[in-house]
Amino acid sequence: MKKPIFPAVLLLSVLALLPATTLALNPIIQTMYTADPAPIVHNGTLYVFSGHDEDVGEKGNFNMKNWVVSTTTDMVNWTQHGAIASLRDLPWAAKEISGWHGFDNGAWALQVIERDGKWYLYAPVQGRGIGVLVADNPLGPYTSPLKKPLIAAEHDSIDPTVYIDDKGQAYLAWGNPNLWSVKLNKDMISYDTSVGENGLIRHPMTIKALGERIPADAKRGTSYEEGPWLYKRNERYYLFFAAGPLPEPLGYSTGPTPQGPWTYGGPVMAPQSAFTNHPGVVDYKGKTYLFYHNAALPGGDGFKRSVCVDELKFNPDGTVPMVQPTKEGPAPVGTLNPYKRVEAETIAWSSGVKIEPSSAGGQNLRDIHDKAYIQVRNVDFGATGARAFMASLSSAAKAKEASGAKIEIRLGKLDGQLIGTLPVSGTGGEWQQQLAQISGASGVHDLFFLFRGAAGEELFKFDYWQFSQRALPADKTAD
Ligand code: FUB
Repeated sequence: MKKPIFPAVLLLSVLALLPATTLALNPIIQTMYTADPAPIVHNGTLYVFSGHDEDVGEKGNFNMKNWVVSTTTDMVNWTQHGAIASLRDLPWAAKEISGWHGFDNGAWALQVIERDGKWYLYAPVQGRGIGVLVADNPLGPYTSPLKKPLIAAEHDSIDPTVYIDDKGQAYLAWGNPNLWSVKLNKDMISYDTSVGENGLIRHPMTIKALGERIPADAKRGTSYEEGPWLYKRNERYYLFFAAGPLPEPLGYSTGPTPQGPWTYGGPVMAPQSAFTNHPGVVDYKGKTYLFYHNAALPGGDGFKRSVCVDELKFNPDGTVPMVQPTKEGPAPVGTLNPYKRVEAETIAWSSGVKIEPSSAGGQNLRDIHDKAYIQVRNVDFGATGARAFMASLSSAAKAKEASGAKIEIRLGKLDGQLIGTLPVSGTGGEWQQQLAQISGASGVHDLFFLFRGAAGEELFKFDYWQFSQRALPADKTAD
């Protein structure tokens, strides 16, 4: 895309300024800026890989160093797994190229796919080509099987989308301003070079295939801009894409194969608050979802974007009606069981918290200050209800001494029914399970953890939590 000049926007602790009673659940991640969503379903879990716009960086430019992933099983609560790969995993990307940014920037739009138990992550490094990383697990670690880009820089090489058809043939498509594709070999890290230009197919950029650009642009003959996404439904292939001119609407074309020939179908989403957008379409639990990004989080702009999701419906003839973005996001497709360990970074909405890799493994919440909170949706306490609560916390205060901080546990809304309070004890920086009595929690509710303590202080870190239907023994009651 062409780079517009945007005014600098300050990002401080603006997430904490969100209205306390908000129920808006788009964008789906509030602890960081995310962009270029790439959803995939595996073993009943929906993974959304994405880029990550840094809070702080060069003004008027993308600042992207790594790729992150979040998962859900209910479409409303997202478990954040943090960064799963970074530019440093692509050794060839470390090469300085005149006119481009150093090797610590340029982690643009990726897509990840699973084949025969291995995970393949395709990602461009701005100006340096498209690379591939491989892992045994969706959360990594990812390593580079190649010492060079899979697709060299000179082929408009950004924004890869990958698709494996019913016969096991894999395809990779990408490009800005042109649309290209290759047939990947079974190893997923090389491609069939017997066709096209040494294996590369340059797709015809015609108005019939990719829509008319209005107003016309001498350099770009069609509405196609970037961000292709391959998807199949009822024997028809769909190519969703970010269209132009900027700010980008989303559009789509259809065709009989993953390499077309494409026929333009129309627009799918009007331009949003960021000057880019990027589609990711996936079927999950009987519905189809469109992931996209905007600039809706506080402090957001074209370089501080946020991934959102809404349901995408099809007309009976397979054409795609416009998707209206919502603040509420899709309806839940499951409930959350509070009687099993739940990671604190499993969140429907949050205000004023961040995540970090935990010394106990996985991620934990950090930056918890007075009045910060997290909301978890559709929590099923059952008919019997909860009697006790446990949270794994780490507080810098001296072990066993009161830290002065507490967690208020409430139902329905931030100032809703108080079902328990956990006064946080110091742990001397270690992780420790702390307990609270609970009363009045039965049935299905949204759950709020409201963090209270001295103003301006980082109160504690929060790793995971779990409710119990058994009451605490008398000597363990904390409140
Ligand atoms: O995120 C960086 C670039 O912006 C992506 O590669 C494009 O798709 C656009 O979203």
